[in-house]
Amino acid sequence: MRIEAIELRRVDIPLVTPFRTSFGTQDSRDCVLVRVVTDAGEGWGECVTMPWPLYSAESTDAVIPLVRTHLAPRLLGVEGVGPRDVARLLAPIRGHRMAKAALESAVLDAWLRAAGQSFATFLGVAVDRVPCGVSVGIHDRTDALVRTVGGYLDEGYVRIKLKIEPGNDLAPVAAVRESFGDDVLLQVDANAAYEPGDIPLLRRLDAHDLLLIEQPFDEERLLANVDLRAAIATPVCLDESALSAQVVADAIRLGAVDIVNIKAGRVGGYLEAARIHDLCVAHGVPVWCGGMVETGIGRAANAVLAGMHGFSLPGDNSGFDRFYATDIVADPLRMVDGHLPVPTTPGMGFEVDLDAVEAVTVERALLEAPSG
Ligand code: SMG
Ligand code: MG
Repeated sequence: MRIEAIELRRVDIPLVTPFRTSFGTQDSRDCVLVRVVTDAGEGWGECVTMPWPLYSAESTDAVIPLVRTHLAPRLLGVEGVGPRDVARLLAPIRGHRMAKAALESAVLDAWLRAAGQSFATFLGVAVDRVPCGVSVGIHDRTDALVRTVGGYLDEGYVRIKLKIEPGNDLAPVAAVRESFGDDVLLQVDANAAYEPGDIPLLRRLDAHDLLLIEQPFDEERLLANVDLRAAIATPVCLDESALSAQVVADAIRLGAVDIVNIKAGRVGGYLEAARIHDLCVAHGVPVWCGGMVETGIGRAANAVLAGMHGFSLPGDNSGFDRFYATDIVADPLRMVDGHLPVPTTPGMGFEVDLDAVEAVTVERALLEAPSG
């Protein structure tokens, strides 16, 4: 394919309730959508940055200038570009995996649509639905948290993930475990809020029979996870640190990880995400599909990724209504019996609702291939 144009749209979509993590509170989804126009048709992708560089170094403000100046010129007008070429063409630019992932996703969407192929077929997904876990933000009051969790369990979510931070950890986890019993699949996510000196505290989480603790330490502190694993029984899962197949391979060799949260956006795209899946399967490391509060674009693609055979734990694959009142895709994914259907339409599994996109667009840039 030849990429003729890349349209970037910054959108701002209100969330149904504010979402608080150890690094901040979000009350709308402020991110950039990508539309690629090729000689074989169009495709859409979503960039999973947060508005502030607090989850990781990337942030929404930086996406449009970065793509305009450094990424788009490496793709626009190049002949014979397929989805597998995008990462190679963008590789000289270091980092910025979320921006790269959005571009690769849009190209993959265009390419699959042109081929009449679903993403599920492309990835070899054999299941028609995936289990839904839900990520629950930090609450000021434990009774309110217990009510929120109870609501999600009533809706049918099969796994609960509690966001934690120092001072909001042992007590809320204990309250949720006591309120809903030992059968509830329960895990926690620290978003890098702890220090190695907190290992004795984290060890006390063992009392609550958690599936895993996600990303206790700073992204770069792989060895602290080796020490934590030696101290606790709860499996240690990496999110922010698991930046690429190479980092995951190194973490496995170091003994720094029990379980990996795979997010296509964080690792540079769905193709790298699939490589991490394959690597982890080969090493017997369980994986699950993470979420970044995606709109219907990323949510559909994540439901496909989560259907790969090695995804043995429920992911942060929630129905669109977990975060949104309405979506920017037609027929957004809804949870049925605690599961999301795996989309099977050509492309990445969604149809963008252009009017809905238009209504939430706050900034737009059209980048075109040089003519001739
Ligand atoms: O999409 O369900 C979702 C959100 C899942 O908790 C979630 N994501 O660290 O795993 C994580 C966070 C990152 C985004 S927090 C604003
Ligand atoms: Mg996480």
